[in-house]
Amino acid sequence: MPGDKIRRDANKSLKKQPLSDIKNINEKWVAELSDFLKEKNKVNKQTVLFMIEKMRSRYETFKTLTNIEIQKGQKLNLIGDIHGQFYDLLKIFLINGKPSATNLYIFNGDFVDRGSYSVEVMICLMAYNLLYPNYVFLNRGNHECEEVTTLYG
Ligand SMILES: [Mn+2]
Repeated sequence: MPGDKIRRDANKSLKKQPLSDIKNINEKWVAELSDFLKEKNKVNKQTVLFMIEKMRSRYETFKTLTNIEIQKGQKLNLIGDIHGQFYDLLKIFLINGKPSATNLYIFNGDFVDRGSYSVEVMICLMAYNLLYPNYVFLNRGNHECEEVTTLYG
């Protein structure tokens, strides 16, 4: 019955927990963020701006080319073209394991466009990059610019 469905939906929304305030980006918060995004919640503007500012100050110091040395016992996952498929990203983490000191990831560009969840992908990747700057690497793809996003976003 439609009434039951509405009631169920209302109960479901009551159960939604707000995302904890971002103070520092730790493993617990990133896991919480990932679940929050998975449930199709919107992250507030202050949180996203906080992350963008942190990313900007880090990336401004980067050279064009980064060398990565893989140590014994570390696994490297090289992932390309997520293209706004947030649920595929979660599946990749499920199959290959979440990023960690022994489970490194290079995301080789094209995080956005084509799929429906470009913002969610970007927020999640930024969070992991800020959490593990030495284990999660983001290379900019040709879609990470205003002109291409305007066309394909
Ligand atoms: Mn592509």
